[in-house]
Amino acid sequence: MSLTLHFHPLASYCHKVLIALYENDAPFTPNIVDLGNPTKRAALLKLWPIGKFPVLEDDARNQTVPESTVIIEYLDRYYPGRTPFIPAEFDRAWRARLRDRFYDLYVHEPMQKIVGDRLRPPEKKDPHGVEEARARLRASYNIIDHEMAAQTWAIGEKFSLADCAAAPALFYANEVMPFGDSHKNVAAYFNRLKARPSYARVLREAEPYFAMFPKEASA
Ligand SMILES: N[C@@H](CCC(=O)N[C@@H](CS)C(=O)NCC(=O)O)C(=O)O
Repeated sequence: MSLTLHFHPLASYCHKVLIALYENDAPFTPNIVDLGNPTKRAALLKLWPIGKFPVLEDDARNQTVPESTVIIEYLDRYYPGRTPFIPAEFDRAWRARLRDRFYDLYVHEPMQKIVGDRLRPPEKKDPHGVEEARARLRASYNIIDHEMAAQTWAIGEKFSLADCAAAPALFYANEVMPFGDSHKNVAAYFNRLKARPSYARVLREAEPYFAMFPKEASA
């Protein structure tokens, strides 16, 4: 088996790549990286000095590929299957890439800001940054709610890279700022994502780790 994925089952950007691997039943060796383990952390840093996961290693092509979006593009090109992630037609391809950027930068990133703040010591909290992140999430929910009134997946009727990005971003965003009744189309889209077998499997495998997710401190 030539592919190894270095990841953690709780990590949202790792979910994004796992969805792509499971969509096409791509065979790979999973390597769970516990960043609290100095040896495991050092091994990840050796592969990708930025120290973030997921990272894909491909022995057959002698390549190390970091960054979830790039990993999915790589899988799409070299390990294609029944679900293409980047549409062949350019006008749909740029829309898939744009929506991927949208979910990473305007849903995933503010969600990470809110979660990250929960992990800070009391004297290092950033309430202003968290308020900005909440405002960004609210604006993104409004955009998604409008879009999803008329389509099944992020760029239309076919699943793509953008849906791989959307699923984990929305999962954790809903944990920190629930969609609520005002964003019913976002909730319906997220339910479709959860029913997708690839993502249902990711969530099932993450289940034993969810207790590690930082809860909001009670006032
Ligand atoms: N832009 C990166 C983001 C990856 C990322 O933020 N990974 C998180 C887990 S979801 C991580 O490695 N966190 C550990 C750390 O920052 O030390 C991607 O798309 O892969």
